[in-house]
Amino acid sequence: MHKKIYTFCFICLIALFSGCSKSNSPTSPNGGSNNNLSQPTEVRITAVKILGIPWADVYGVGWDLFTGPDIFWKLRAGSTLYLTSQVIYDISSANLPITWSGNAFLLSNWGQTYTLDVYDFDDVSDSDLIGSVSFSVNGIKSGNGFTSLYTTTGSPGTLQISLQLEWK
Ligand SMILES: [Ca+2]
Repeated sequence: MHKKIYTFCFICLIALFSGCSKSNSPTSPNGGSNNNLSQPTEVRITAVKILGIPWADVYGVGWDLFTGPDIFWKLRAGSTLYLTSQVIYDISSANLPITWSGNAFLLSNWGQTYTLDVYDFDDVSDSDLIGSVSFSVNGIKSGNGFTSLYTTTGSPGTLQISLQLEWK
């Protein structure tokens, strides 16, 4: 009599475990991949906007002698140069903000630190570096989510730049 009960329980346990393993296997892989598909996987800079610049260098001297600075920017990662903007000549505070758009730039490495250097163009000497901002896609994402407008201050702190971002 006892033997029959033990055997019955043993069969019940086997049925239980095989039932569990069957119901678990199909759901978990699908659930994970579906969640990832709804997140953007690409981001492009569609416009660069300069909101503020320092109007003098570290010595307190203006960038150009008789006119406002002639500003342009370069986008790089380390020593690799990706983009150089057009120069906008003789700007004053009344001209800000200044927006460059048209060249969508794919930020392909989300862990990479990108640097945007802002210069005063000089044709008789080397252009002067006005200031820089650095950013990474992961840094933007963790602080701002998938924002379409990322605004940051640079070095020096009077340099203020917005990036218009397109996530896909
Ligand atoms: Ca100049």
